[in-house]
Amino acid sequence: MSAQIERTLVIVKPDGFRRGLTGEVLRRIEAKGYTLAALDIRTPDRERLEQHYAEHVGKPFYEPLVEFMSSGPATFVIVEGQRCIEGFRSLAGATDPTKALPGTIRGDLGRDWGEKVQANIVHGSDSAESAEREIGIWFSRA
Ligand code: IDP
Ligand code: MG
Repeated sequence: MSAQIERTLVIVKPDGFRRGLTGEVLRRIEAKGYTLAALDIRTPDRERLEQHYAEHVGKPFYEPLVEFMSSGPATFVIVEGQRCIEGFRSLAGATDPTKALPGTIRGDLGRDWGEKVQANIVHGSDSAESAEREIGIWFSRA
């Protein structure tokens, strides 16, 4: 792996999975030129969600977030590519799908479904440190 190639953790969240948008999200990642390095479909368990979302403990949306994320299958993806951490965040768009710009995953495909939590289709790591930490949580053998 060249020094410039990064890895990021993408999750197609349960709302995206239920709506059949997994393929559309993967299509956009591949069309951008990033590589899919690992894929796993599973219902996230509470224990690992608590590790994954540790930074949000105590916020009003924390409990609804963990409940929503454990509500059904999600697709976990390790994505590789040059500057893919920042690049996937650009593809995903702003956290609030109503504010996310058209052209982004959340802007094109998302809406404010949840009352207490933004069901915004995708997760993407926000830094190299987060990416390695999150990949370690969900892909312990990757
Ligand atoms: P991000 O996914 O864009 O990085 P974070 O601030 O890390 O956003 O929040 C994690 C997730 O928690 C979001 O993707 C969204 O599902 C939910 N969330 C964040 N902020 C809010 C909020 O103010 N209200 C409801 N849900 C939120
Ligand atoms: Mg985040």
